[in-house]
Amino acid sequence: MKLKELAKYRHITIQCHDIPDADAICSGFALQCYLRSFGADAGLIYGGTAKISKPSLLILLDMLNIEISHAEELPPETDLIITVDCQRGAGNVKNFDIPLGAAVVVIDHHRPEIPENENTIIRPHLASCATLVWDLLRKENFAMDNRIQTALYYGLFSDTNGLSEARHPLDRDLAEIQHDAGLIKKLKNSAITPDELDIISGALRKREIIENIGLFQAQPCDPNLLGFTSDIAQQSVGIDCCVVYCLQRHGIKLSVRSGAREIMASEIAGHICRGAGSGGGNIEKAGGYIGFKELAEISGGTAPEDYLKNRVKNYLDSYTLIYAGNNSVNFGAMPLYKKLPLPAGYAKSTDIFPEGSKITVRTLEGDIDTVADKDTYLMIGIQGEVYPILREKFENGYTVSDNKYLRKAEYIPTVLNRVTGERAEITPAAKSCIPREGKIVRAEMLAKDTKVFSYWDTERYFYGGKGDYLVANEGDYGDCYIVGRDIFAESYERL
Ligand SMILES: [Mn+2]
Repeated sequence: MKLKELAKYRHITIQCHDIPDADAICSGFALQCYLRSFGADAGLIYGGTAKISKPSLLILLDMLNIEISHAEELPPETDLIITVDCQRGAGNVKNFDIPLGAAVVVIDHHRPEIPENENTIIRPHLASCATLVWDLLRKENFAMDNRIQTALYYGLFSDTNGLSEARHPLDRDLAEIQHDAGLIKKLKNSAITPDELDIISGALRKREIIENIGLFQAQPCDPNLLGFTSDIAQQSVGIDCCVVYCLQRHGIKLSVRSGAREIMASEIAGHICRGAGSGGGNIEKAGGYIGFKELAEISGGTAPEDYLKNRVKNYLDSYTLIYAGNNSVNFGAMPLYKKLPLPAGYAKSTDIFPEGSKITVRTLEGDIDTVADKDTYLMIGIQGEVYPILREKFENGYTVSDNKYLRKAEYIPTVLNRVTGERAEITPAAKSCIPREGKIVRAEMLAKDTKVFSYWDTERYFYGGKGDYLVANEGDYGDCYIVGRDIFAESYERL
């Protein structure tokens, strides 16, 4: 569904979930501005038992002039209702009686709780509903003024603990738009009520230390408090990583911090939530959510507290560490494979930005920092994954073709010039290339989750799950890495 199709309705009601948070309000507000630009009468409402009282939200409404009302029923002339940051039919949103013939649209970023159809836009991999609305508005070429941009920025900001738990590249793109920084600062410093200070101190006291990981339970609270709490807890000596969580109405919300190279916050958050929700962020800060319904399905009634404890223990037991060039893996005993000559893409970093520019390559898997340099090329793998490669290595391994690199992807990797702030897509500069015959590797399927610390990056690691492959180049076992199972099956052949 395209947003433009909604422009035909005249009496639109945009509904936030009950006890609306900044993301719901701000997403709804941006959508309201868009729909009003077509002359529609578009109201913003929420239901439920409580009115908005959080200090930062009251300031937000006042400063951005957002009109939102607490409603008992829908305006009778409503011909379209849109729920934002929630799904009509789910438990956290009042199920208003709908006027006969009115259409229902859902725009949300939580896990689907209702059957999806052509009138639902649900994108659970995005960290905020504001990201989704922003992307939709952008695709309609809607001119967003500073007020709308500030609102969307703040929606993302508050759903990601001050941006630190943004996961998708689109989240990171939104994090860089123009906004009223003064207002955001004010809102940031109006976040906690005295009662909430008690929640933080209570969570810090209610802890369990599992080896080097601290697990802290907070009373049900605003997700931001979890972030504040984990920022404090993380600084404690002996705790390399901390997980702070609280039980919400439909699930468990968690915030993760890590200060150890061996634990990426994004990865442990993903591990804890896998199968019952989703988690992610960056290497130091991450967040996640586990739905109670999904949890019940996979855990057979384990209490959430015990489930989290088990997941943390499981995480600690679950992986092997391999340091490139310094490990006891017997690569020589692994079967030999040949890499198939499937076309991939590459771009010279200096074709994107001038030599010497500090650049960040933004991909689905995360951001990679490097410098535009005649010896640095960017590879685009067969599944769209992007990584830097030394020119010499590239030239030894690939035959360049003159064809332009053409590929449709869920997210086209972008390159950011960190100094000028300029941004460029990688594909216009990309050409197609074919691996040379004869690249021979040793590989073995992983029986256990594994982290490989490569030559490339002294801070991050490759992470592979059971079923993925540990691969080393024949002739240089020090150059070892992980290849995902799907890519491996597609691009390697057993000798
Ligand atoms: Mn949200």
